[in-house]
Amino acid sequence: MLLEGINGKRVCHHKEGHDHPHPHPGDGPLETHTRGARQIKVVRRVLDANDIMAANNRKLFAAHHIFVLNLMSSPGSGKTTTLEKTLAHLMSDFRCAVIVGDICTTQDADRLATSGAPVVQINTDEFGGDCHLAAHVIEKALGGLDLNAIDILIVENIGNLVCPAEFDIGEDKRAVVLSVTEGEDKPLKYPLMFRECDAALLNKIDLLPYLDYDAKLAVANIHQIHPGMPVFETSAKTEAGFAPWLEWLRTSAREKIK
Ligand SMILES: Nc1nc2c(ncn2[C@@H]2O[C@H](COP(=O)(O)OP(=O)(O)O)[C@@H](O)[C@H]2O)c(=O)[nH]1
Ligand SMILES: [Mg+2]
Repeated sequence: MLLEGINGKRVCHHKEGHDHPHPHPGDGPLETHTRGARQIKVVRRVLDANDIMAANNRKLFAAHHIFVLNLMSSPGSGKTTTLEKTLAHLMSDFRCAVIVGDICTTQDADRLATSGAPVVQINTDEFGGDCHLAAHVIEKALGGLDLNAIDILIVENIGNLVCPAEFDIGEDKRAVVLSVTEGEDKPLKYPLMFRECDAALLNKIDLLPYLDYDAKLAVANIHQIHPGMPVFETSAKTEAGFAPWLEWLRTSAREKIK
């Protein structure tokens, strides 16, 4: 199922990285970066409205005993590949479904549908390409799923290391994928994402022999931002390191749906 052009909120008030509301393409009257009190008020209302919708979603998920994972990362770090492999393991034990957000195309939905799980693709291009999935967008997408037939719902958020971390969608857990080709410094540069998540995957470790990459430093940087957060060193290509990741996911899901 494809939901196109859901008119989500196109104004993010970045807690970090910017000290002002950050309009996005197509915002019309809010196109300029102004610090006006009125604009900040509008943005506050947007985030408050999102929190209300997220709480509604959370109630709905609880009523149906659905565990929800919000999977986030920069574009290309391996969310879809990780999900393809993860679903292949989970489908025998859990009834899984996926909501996948992209600005354009249904390519990820097509890839994920081969798992046999129901998949809803959200495209946000018509309205300037929202950079995150907001709670009301998830609520709309749920209309395409049978909530009585789902144990685990995984949301692949839009590729972006900033905005998605600011929008609660009613999920139980959040995980971030950081690939080894992105640099060890990204947790320090984009701290909100790493602070807000419950687990991190350090993906593409199969490439380590070819890179000057210090995986220990990357993990230390993640822990500097979020002490004690589980970090799974994985390769979605070879499935190296997948067992502890799958165990974390299974345990988290069972806590919710028992
Ligand atoms: N070598 C390697 N490539 C990977 C791995 N995970 C993903 N990729 C590749 O990275 C690219 C982006 O992956 P994709 O899953 O689409 O990333 P997404 O944009 O985060 O969903 C694709 O070409 C994948 O085949 C991995 O663990 N190792
Ligand atoms: Mg993807």
